[in-house]
Amino acid sequence: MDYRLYYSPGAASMAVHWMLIEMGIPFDVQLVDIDAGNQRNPDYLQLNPAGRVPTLVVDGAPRHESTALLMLLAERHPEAALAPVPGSADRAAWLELMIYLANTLLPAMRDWFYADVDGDPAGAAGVQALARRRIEEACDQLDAGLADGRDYLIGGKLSTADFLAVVIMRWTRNMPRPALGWPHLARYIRGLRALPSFIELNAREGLTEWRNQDD
Ligand SMILES: N[C@@H](CCC(=O)N[C@@H](CS)C(=O)NCC(=O)O)C(=O)O
Repeated sequence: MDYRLYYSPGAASMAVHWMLIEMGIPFDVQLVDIDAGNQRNPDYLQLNPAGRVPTLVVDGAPRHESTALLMLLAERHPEAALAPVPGSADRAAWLELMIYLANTLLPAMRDWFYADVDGDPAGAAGVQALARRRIEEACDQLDAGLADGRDYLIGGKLSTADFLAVVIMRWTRNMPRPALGWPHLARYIRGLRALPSFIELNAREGLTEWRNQDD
């Protein structure tokens, strides 16, 4: 199996990058500097016509959407056991959470960061206000789910949901209410950030913010 991840440090690609590192399988990476606008280079648009990261080239075919990529990798690498298998007790909760993160939280994050680019700048403040409400509601919901002291979101073990949730939580760090302000979420995040794969991920992406030693 052959993988090449097109990524930008700290972007949605980070969840996929984390999973690839955690699985310990061979893969290549290619930096797409979105601050420099390189996601709109013609060569990259051939791979990803929307001009977004991530793209994961899987056995020569470019594939998109971070959530779908996490689910695809879990399916292609059952030995890594990073998703409950079909028919198992935790499968429904996993599907529900993956879709919730993709369908509710990721679009709200997009709106928070890109309101003035994706839409009319004159309406950006209103879009951001609604996005912030949705993001904080999601933090409430995740925090409530973690109140029983669990270390992982689903099934008592690390799964794709944790990669995605923690990377999204990282994006709240400069928002008015960062995720670390929710008590159960904070304990959970610190546990996940202690994983060797997360530490390695930050090193490989050159990220020096939002690590356990930083707060
Ligand atoms: N739903 C997509 C969202 C991808 C996305 O919006 N990526 C951002 C970075 S986190 C991006 O490519 N931004 C550059 C741009 O839109 O120009 C996914 O989850 O993969």
